Amino acid sequence: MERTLVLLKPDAVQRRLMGRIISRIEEKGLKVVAMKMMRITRELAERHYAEHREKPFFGTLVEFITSGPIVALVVEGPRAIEVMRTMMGKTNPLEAAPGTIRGDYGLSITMNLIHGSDSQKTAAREIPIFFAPEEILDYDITDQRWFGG
Ligand code: 3AN
Repeated sequence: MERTLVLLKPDAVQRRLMGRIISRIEEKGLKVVAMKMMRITRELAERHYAEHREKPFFGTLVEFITSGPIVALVVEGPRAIEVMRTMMGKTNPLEAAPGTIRGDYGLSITMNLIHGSDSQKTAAREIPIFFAPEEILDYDITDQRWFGG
């Protein structure tokens, strides 16, 4: 069982796509174990995107992610990191396959709707940036075994 950090970026909130995206996560059989709507501060954004500090798009990225409310989630399931990345589609929505979140809803590489941790190491670093341990809930869902979870 793995946990991954998912962010519904400001464009997902502004475009009223929160519900649709969360529905896809639920319908896949993944379990939401933490969730909050919040505004990311510049300091938090710079910490979250630290690995991109030297990239030419860093300023745009921080500007965008702090531009409006986001929804942060911790999502749990078998190989949840990879499963979420597959559901998200390629970073550039212009290249993302139909049926993926970015493939179905996006056209902009900056406003690409969703973030998901890209490895176990990244998930372990990112989850505590957004959630205190007591905000992550351990619980059973009655139909979990029907999803192999
Ligand atoms: P992903 O979000 O698919 O893990 P990363 O980690 O390579 O992609 O990039 C983090 C974020 O930086 C992306 N979600 C996207 O918003 C932005 N980004 C990545 N590459 C570019 C680029 N070439 N131009 C502008 N923004 C970019």
